[in-house]
Amino acid sequence: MDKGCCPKTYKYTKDGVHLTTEQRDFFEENGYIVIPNLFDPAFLDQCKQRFIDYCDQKLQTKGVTYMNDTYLKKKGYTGEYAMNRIHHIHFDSVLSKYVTNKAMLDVVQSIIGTSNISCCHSIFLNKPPNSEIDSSRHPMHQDLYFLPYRPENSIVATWTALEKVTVENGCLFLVPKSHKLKLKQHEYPENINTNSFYTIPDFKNFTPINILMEKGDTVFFSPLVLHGSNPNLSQGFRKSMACHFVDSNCDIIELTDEKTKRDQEELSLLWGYGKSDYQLFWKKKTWVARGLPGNINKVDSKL
Ligand SMILES: O=C(O)CCC(=O)C(=O)O
Repeated sequence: MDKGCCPKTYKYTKDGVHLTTEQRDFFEENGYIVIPNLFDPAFLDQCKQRFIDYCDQKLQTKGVTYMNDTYLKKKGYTGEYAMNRIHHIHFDSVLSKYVTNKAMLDVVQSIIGTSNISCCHSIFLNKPPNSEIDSSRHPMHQDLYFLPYRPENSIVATWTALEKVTVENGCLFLVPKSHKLKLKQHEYPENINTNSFYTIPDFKNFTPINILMEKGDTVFFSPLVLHGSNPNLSQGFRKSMACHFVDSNCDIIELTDEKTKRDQEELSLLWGYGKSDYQLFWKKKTWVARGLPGNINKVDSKL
């Protein structure tokens, strides 16, 4: 007897409204997908200029926080030549348009499966030239290690190239299919000069691929995907913007690593979010990107 065809079951994406079946199948299988040409180049240039204005201290916004490349800073470099990243760009009136971009949120919605979407972390990433390898590279890690949200498939990361990214200027690398792994143990790498960059002890057992991208291309990936980035060995900059999106009604969990909790509580003070336990810190900096607020937004995130 013909039992008919079984419907496909999907675990890592929730609907195919904004992803083709091929794109959805690719994400299910590999844990990431690159969508080309998602952003208007003129908007990305405006964002680059905004970033430079922050680096040159022409702009200041409450909640937007800085992290220098320690090596370049010590060498006397300034401005965009010394800045590694600025965090929480969703509080800036121009850069927040990255986080609310319709085309990007449509894909996020197809992956996490809700139109109630919050941005829990957003970054402008800069790899200046002249850095040393151990402060310019980002070792292999899983973002879920830092994020107190569950279940893991209610989270997705985005990373958008602001210029052509190559192996030479420090593209992302990632391990396809690693979204099927569990969260791994992380530790401070011995030879990395950037505070807060963790890695996994057995990274040598995994073979990453380089994600080469054109300006405006965006990669979406699961928070369990093993990834990092190569050092910038070119004479130019490598700039990108990234965000973590979560279902506004997902759970906030107790992190198990005491050091990570302490680090996040220290950052809350350092970055002007006040004395908070790490869960409150996340609530304070989380921002509704689409739809209605949920249980993770119970504290008003507007500083
Ligand atoms: O853009 C990069 O250099 C890597 C970013 C990254 O992996 C992260 O912030 O988790």
